[in-house]
Amino acid sequence: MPKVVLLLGGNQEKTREVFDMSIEVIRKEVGSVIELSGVYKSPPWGFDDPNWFFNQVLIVETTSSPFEVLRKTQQIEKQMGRKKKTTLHYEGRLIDIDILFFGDEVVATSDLQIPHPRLHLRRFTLEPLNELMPDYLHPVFKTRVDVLLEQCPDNSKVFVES
Ligand code: PH2
Ligand code: MG
Ligand code: MG
Repeated sequence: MPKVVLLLGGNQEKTREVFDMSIEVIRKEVGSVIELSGVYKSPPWGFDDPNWFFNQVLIVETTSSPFEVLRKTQQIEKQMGRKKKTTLHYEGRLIDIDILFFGDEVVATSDLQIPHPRLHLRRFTLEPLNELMPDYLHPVFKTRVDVLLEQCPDNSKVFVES
């Protein structure tokens, strides 16, 4: 069965609780969650905000297509109370669910890009990913996740919380 790799992110007071509720809904609607990284904490990447982010990576077995997973994860973000963006820039958020990989598939449309186009630039994504799948080969760069982490230009601090 295809495996989809998801990244949860959020930087509000309720985010940790909302991660747990989202994982329950992902189990029901997307598929079995077969691996879960720890929860990592890091400063906001790409914008200023006093609230640091929580991030967690999940590996989920699914019978849905990449676009169905996108639709379902966007629905879960809404259901969990994520507000629509008010500016064009990054902003703080309660819950963001991003698709990092979908098996070895490559999707390049305006609505959906897989692998996630910025995953190799972000230590907050690579650290939890490296915990679960260090030897996985990025299907476009053909580079292992542990090597992407070594080569990552982002020097922000990323701490494992739990
Ligand atoms: N998500 C962003 C922008 N910046 N920074 C951290 N630390 N964690 C995130 O999940 C994050 C971010 C856009 O989705
Ligand atoms: Mg995101
Ligand atoms: Mg997103």
